[in-house]
Amino acid sequence: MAELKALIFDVDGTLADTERDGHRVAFNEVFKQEGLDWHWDDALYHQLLAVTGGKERMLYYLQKFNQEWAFDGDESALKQFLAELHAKKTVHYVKLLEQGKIPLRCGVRRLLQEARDQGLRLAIATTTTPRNVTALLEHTLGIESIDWFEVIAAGEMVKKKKPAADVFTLALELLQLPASACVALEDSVNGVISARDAGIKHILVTQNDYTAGQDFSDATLVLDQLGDPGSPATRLAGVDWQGDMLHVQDLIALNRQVNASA
Ligand code: XBP
Ligand code: MG
Repeated sequence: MAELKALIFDVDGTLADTERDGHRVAFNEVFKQEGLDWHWDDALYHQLLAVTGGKERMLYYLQKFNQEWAFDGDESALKQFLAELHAKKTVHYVKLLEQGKIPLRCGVRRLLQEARDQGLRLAIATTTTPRNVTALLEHTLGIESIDWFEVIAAGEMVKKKKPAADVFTLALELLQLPASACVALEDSVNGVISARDAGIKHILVTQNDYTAGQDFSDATLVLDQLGDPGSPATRLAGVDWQGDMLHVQDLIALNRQVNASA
C-alpha cells in the first residue's frame, strides 16, 4: 500500500482567497484602464467562476453575459485581444500581491511547515498563470518558499484546464509518484473532478464562500478551513474526522484509509 509522499495544492481559493479581492479586482482594473465598460461585481463573478482560467472566463462573459458588446474582428483576433488584456490583468494582480493584499488561508502556513518538517514533498496543480503563483508565495511565505514546491504544474502547461485531469496528471508525472501516494488539496468542484480524473482518490476540500454548496461527493473530507490555534476547522462532509486543526498525521491516516478501501 502506497504511503503518503506528497501534498498537491491548488492555489486559487485553497492557498489563499485570491478571487474576490484579487483576480476580480485586477480584471476590473484592466477593463477600466482599457476603456471597456465591463464590470464584474461579486454576484456576476461568482457565476463566472464556473469557467476556470482568466482568458476563458472573459470569453465566457462575452458569450453569456455581454452579447451586445461588438468586436471588430474574427474569433482569432478576439482571442488575441483577450490574451493581451489578460497579460495586463496579470500585472495588476501581481501588484495586489506585492502590496500584501492577499493573505494565505487559515492553516496553510502551519500545514506546509508540518509537511516540510516531516519530509513530505510539495507540489502545485493550478489553473492560474505561473507568475501569479510565484508572486503569491513570495509575498506571503517569502521568496525561498518557491523552492519548497518541487513541482508547479500550471494551466498554461497543459492542453486542457480544470476540470480536465491534465494539470493533476502533469503534477503526478513530474513528481514521479503514483496517485495513491498523494493527496490533492482543493476548494472547488472543478478541482475535485480534475484530481479525481487524474486517479487521485485522496482529496481534501477546504471550501470557501464561492464554492460552498458545490458537489463534493468525490472528496474524502470537506472542511471549512485547515484550522489554526484559536481558529478551529469544522468538518462539513466526508469521512469521520475530529479535531481543531488538520495535521499531516491526519492526512497520513486518511491516505491509508482511502487506499485500504480502494
Ligand atoms: C483558478 C482560476 C484562475 C483564476 C485566474 O482555478 O480559475 O483562472 O481565477 O487566473 P483553480 P488567470 O483554483 O481551480 O486552479 O487569470 O491567471 O487564469
Ligand atoms: Mg481553486
